[in-house]
Amino acid sequence: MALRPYIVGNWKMNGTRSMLSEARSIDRSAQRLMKVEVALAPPYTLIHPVHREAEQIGVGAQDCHHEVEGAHTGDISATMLADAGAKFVILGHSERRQNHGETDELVNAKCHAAISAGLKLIVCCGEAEETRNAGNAEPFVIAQLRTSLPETLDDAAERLAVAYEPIWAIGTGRTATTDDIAAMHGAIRALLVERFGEEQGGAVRILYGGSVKPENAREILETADVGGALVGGASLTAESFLGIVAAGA
Ligand code: G2H
Repeated sequence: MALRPYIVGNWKMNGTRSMLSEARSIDRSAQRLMKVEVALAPPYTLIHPVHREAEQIGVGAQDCHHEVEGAHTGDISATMLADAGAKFVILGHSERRQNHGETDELVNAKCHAAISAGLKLIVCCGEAEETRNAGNAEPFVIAQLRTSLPETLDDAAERLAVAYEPIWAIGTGRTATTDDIAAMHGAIRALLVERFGEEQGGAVRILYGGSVKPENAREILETADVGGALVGGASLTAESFLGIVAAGA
């Protein structure tokens, strides 16, 4: 089972309604680039507006709460996201882990909430620079995923994607070497097969994230076991994001 490359724009805390025209352009062009599955994760406030514009692309969120409802001022549940038109949610992004103290256990609880709401998941992992320099990148990332990922998932290939984003490459203009990406994605693949079986775990898409741009996208997307990209800064304009999508087509 080989799924299409999955290119996901993570707008982070960027975007007001004036950016809907970018989403519209991305959606219209995605209709001509059907070899690639294209998605956008705008801020919460734009999920429903982008959903209403989108004919081709998937729309998702950048986080959700781990409970269905309750006294959690300012939080958003997975059920609410689905109600707004989201089809997937990014969980465990390093900016959530660093800025909001999210643990692997919490990310795991969020996975369960998202699955219950019928959302697909993009579960993020990635090491800090010191961890890589100490030679511990692989065991660190695999330990992160062992706890963060759901324990079972019958339709893992369709329902789950994993995004490997080395923290030192995020928004810095630096990217991991293709050898390092291939090695890490190979280790992640082994864990996915161990957990979800050869057929499902073997087909889960492993995205690379961290300063992906039109200039480096082709090389990254052609690397072994890279099933797509999670794109931050370069997803904010249709022109640069579509340059990355075209590289995957
Ligand atoms: C990594 C990535 C998107 P950027 O966070 O998730 O952002 O492409 O800006 O490094």
